[in-house]
Amino acid sequence: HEKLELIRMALDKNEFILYYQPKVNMKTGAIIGAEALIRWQSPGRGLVGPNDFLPAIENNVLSIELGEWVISSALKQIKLWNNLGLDIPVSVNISAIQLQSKDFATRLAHLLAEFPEVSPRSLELEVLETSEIGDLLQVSETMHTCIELGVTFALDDFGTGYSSLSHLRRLPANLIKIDQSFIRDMLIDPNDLVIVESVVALSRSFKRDVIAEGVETIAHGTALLELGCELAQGYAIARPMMATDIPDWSTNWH
Ligand code: G
Ligand code: G
Ligand code: NA
Repeated sequence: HEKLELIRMALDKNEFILYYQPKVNMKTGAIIGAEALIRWQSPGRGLVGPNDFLPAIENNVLSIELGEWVISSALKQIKLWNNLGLDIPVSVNISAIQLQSKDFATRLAHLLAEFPEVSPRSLELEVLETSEIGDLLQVSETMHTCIELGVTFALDDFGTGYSSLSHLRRLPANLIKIDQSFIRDMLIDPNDLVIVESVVALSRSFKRDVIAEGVETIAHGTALLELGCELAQGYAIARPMMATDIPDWSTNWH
């Protein structure tokens, strides 16, 4: 309860901030987007990561409010970058709970309407499998409604969730994000390499794009390219950074 109150106050005082981590095509060198990652700039505790405050609000309406703040801030950021002549799609994380909340698509439509100059194509929603998706049919319908608004979806942390394969089959996400736990050891653990290979093949069969997360070394990048996985995100490319650092980074990184 105390923590809920703290987070409520932080939201009211505008203490949350989005960092952005670039996602690139390793083959072409293009920056294909940036993932928005929330942090709390706490006057007392410094920069606090999402794992230290999101779990506390997971089942509270506050998570819905904060989720809307994230989408709205991301749209504002896309607009700012557009004004600088940069077209950088932004992906935001949404929990399965958020996606299953009442009127999600309607509220998304309202947020998009507040930024008429921003193309909904520039917004991607990464669905986190942190909780079980109860009704796949209902979620799939919600996603289709959002897709009609112009946004796209990614399946986040793919392979670690409760039912990744049914999600791949039943949910209209056009991007699969291979979980970083499989990438981390793929060069030393043959089992992880087989999983990465299989997810790449699976994505191709289902005609979805695939991106590797947690790419920490050049060797990982090279191996992924050999497997046919061109899209990547990770410390080897860039750490999450402040929005103001993205324009310079995107023109100078390669
Ligand atoms: O940025 P960092 O490594 O600390 O993120 C840790 C976890 O928090 C990641 O799994 C990420 O998906 C999640 N996360 C980051 N930002 C958001 C957000 O805005 N909303 C939600 N629901 N999860 C987020
Ligand atoms: O679960 P999700 O995919 O949203 O996770 C994103 C989180 O992973 C962020 O907190 C980000 O800071 C972290 N992250 C991004 N790139 C790397 C990486 O190369 N290595 C590690 N260990 N963490 C990463
Ligand atoms: Na994510």
